[in-house]
Amino acid sequence: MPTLKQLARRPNPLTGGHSACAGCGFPQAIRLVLMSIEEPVVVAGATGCMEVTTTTYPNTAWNVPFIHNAFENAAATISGVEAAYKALVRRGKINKPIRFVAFGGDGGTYDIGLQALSGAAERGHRFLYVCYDNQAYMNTGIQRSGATPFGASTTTTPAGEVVPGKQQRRKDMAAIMAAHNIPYVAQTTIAHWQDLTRKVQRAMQVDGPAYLNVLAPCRLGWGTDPAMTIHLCELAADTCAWPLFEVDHGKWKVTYTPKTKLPIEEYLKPQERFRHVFQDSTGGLLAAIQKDVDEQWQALLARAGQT
Ligand SMILES: Cc1ncc(C[n+]2csc(CCOP(=O)(O)OP(=O)(O)O)c2C)c(N)n1
Ligand code: SF4
Repeated sequence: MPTLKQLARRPNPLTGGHSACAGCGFPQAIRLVLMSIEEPVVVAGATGCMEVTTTTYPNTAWNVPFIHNAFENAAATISGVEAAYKALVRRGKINKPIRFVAFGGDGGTYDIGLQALSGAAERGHRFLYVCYDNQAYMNTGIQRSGATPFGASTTTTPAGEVVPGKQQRRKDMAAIMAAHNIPYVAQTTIAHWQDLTRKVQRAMQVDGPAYLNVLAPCRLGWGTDPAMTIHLCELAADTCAWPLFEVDHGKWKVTYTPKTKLPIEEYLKPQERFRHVFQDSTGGLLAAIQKDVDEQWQALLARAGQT
């Protein structure tokens, strides 16, 4: 595995000067993922904050080949590129390894791009799909997505007298991908760079589709201090709200267990999208969120045989 120094010396795949907000999580996700791959890469990206802020025509922040496609079909696009590459290798026109990566936000992955991703996974293309998960449709104004956690306030699930934030659980996207029986599925955050780097390298070794869920906070949609982005990811893992794990050829494994599992309020308190949770004098909502997190953590430990 590369050291931090070695990583820092690798060419930067995404320049500064893009227009993502200060403290946005996805630029770090892109940099860490692509700097972990030694071969040349071709990237496809779904519509969303990532694409809008890094490809403002006639400029681009990408230092690697980047294909923008429609919101819903990053996985279809990259599987077409991978198929063309294989055909050219067969004809002897390319003789070097090239890797294929697709990035999408959670809206473009959990919801609108799910069919394209499912099809590409089922066809067995050799590519890595990375969801930079900021837990809502941020680019169009913070609407709830299938990735928005229970209790979070968004513009379509505004906490108020009618509902106390989103009433459904986050979709278990990693389990959905694992159910496709692809060689590798994992979940990590931008704060756990060693874990992320190792998982991307493992994804490059396997001969088939790989999927990575990366927690990438949105300072606007979460209502957080831009300086807290990385610490929020640590709190997400330490409270088990966002567990780190992998599914390698069907075998589930938790890759980070907090020394002390922190109460969920430590993660929620710095976030405006959960402000109403602390205005509820009964404490019922906080208890419900804690219960939900605990149940999902136990279910993950059971899947991994680590109870
Ligand atoms: C088929 C389709 N539906 C809706 C849109 C409008 N749209 C553009 S970006 C976006 C939100 C993207 O959300 P997400 O994928 O979570 O990425 P984020 O902006 O949060 O980074 C939407 C709804 C679109 N471009 N295409
Ligand atoms: S709105 Fe959120 S996801 Fe979009 S650039 Fe700003 S911090 Fe990043």
